[in-house]
Amino acid sequence: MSRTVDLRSDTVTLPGPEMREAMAHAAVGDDVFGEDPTMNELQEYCAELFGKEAALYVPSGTMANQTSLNAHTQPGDEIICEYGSHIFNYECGGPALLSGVQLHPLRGERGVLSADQVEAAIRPANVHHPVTRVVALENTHNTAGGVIYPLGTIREISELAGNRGLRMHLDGARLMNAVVKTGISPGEYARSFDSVTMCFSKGLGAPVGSVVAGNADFIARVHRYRKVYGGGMRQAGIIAAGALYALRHNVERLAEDHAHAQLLAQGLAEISGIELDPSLVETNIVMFTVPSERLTAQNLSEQLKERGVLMLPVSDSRIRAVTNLMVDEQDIRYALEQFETVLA
Ligand code: TLP
Repeated sequence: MSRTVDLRSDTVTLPGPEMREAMAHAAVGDDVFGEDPTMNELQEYCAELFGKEAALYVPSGTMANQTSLNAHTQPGDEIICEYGSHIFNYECGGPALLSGVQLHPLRGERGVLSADQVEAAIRPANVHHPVTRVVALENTHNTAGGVIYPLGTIREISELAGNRGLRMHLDGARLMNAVVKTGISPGEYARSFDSVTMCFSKGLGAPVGSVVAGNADFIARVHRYRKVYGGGMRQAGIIAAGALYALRHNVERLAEDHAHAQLLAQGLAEISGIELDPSLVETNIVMFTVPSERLTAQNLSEQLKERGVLMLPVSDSRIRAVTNLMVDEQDIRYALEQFETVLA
């Protein structure tokens, strides 16, 4: 029997029958008039979840980040971020294109910046320099391999930012993975930030959408930019219902994804030639190095794909696997068997 195990991303998750049922029966209205009850319910739920005055549903994680950065900045400003961050690498140069700002990437330790590093990067007041306006962090950190930002470090950076008049933005696309793993509440994380984003269409398994939370003035500006970017939503309650369902039913189960990632990591570490340290796998993302003297990451991924195992090559020698709600323990064991066969 052929099996497909899709570990390319947690974005590949499909809505199950109960989620579809919730979506089919969602109460809807015209959200541009503020009249979609399900959109309003989701936004109120998220504002409360993050302990913020307001929240806004947006079509994607990228739009959540870009509208937030736009609302925080003036053209010519600078945003401190991490070298491997999504806003620096995978958002099409959006900050330059949409907000007229530049990014100032710093190399973190497995994606995590220190307050000292951030402090050293803040521009002194000088006519030559851009104005440092925002510090943007990512939790969990995608390209570092699902790394959780330590709360103590977040607080140190946030305190520094407060003292220096900088805004704090969190790309929390996978924040719930950190929440479930650490037991630290979303509100506790969000307290250190002026803006927080989170995606419903990753590990939480909803088909579409992300949220931005912050104070009411900030969210009003984000709302305006969402409209500018063509993100006026009409009967979006249909998709917002999927997000609400995900928040109510799919948060705690992220622990299963973490257990599956650990199982995968431990199995891979035992395969000769593959390099990874399972103790560094904290959530649902497993990054590993392939034996590049024998084959490239692309080549190995293609051979695995022929056997129904899908993963994402992220460089010539590195592959990313992301566990998600479509994948169970047997799938992980199957994936490991295919590795052993291909690399035998
Ligand atoms: N990440 C995707 C790809 O774009 C790389 C993935 O498969 O991991 N922030 C973070 C930390 C993300 O990982 C992503 C998506 C986003 C933002 C953007 O979300 P979308 O794809 O909804 O715009």
